[in-house]
Amino acid sequence: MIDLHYVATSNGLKIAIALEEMELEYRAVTYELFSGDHLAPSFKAINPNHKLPAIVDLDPIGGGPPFSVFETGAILLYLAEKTGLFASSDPRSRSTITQWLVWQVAGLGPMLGQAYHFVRYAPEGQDYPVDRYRREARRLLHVLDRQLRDSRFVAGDYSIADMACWPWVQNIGNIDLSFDEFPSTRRWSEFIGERPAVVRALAQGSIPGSYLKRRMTLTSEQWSRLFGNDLLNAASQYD
Ligand SMILES: N[C@@H](CCC(=O)N[C@@H](CS)C(=O)NCC(=O)O)C(=O)O
Repeated sequence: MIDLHYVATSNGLKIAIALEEMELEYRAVTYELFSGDHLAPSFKAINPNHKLPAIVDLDPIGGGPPFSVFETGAILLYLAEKTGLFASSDPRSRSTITQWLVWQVAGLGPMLGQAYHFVRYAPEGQDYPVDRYRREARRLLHVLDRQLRDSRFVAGDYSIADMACWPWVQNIGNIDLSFDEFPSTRRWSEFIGERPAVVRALAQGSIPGSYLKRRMTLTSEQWSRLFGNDLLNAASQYD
């Protein structure tokens, strides 16, 4: 049994999809970011970074007491190791998968995340950061689209690299980008979206509507929990 601490945002869905694809038994523990659930001191023991998702494996690799894993790239690698699935045992293929996984967690995710932030949350009229992150997101999406032009999946066979990338390309409309510009990504996205495990992951928790508005208006308390001093304080208060 695995406890999945999450909210069904793009990062959360990566892990829900992996758990469904790997047919692992899990229990979803859902959080509400706007209420600051992820800032609770008790969550620090599971994820010292106070971000979602994280897992607690009650029956970990190698035995022993329950084991917590945070950071989606690390969680996907852990689950692939646990099951022997979706990360290949061939060293070259495994490295290719790892490269695209790291590309997603270090590049596509953060750049799209910043683009979403400045388009949706920041005060309006800030052209420089909007242009900068939207252009970089667009560049990275072309890198993905070029890769998918000659390949059915992101890194050889269907893998944890696809599971990492897929949820992040679902909301590009929020930054006024369209699959019309990325036709191979559209084909891949539709194909993956029909996988039964992906349908199951989405059915059990699709992204809450409150997270999807084109322009977000937060109360000062909500803003502080997501981007401000509440988030800083959770990290700066050592126990
Ligand atoms: N690099 C982290 C990113 C996790 C992340 O940013 N999660 C968001 C939800 S998608 C979060 O917890 N946001 C809460 C906050 O920043 O206050 C990962 O890949 O796990």
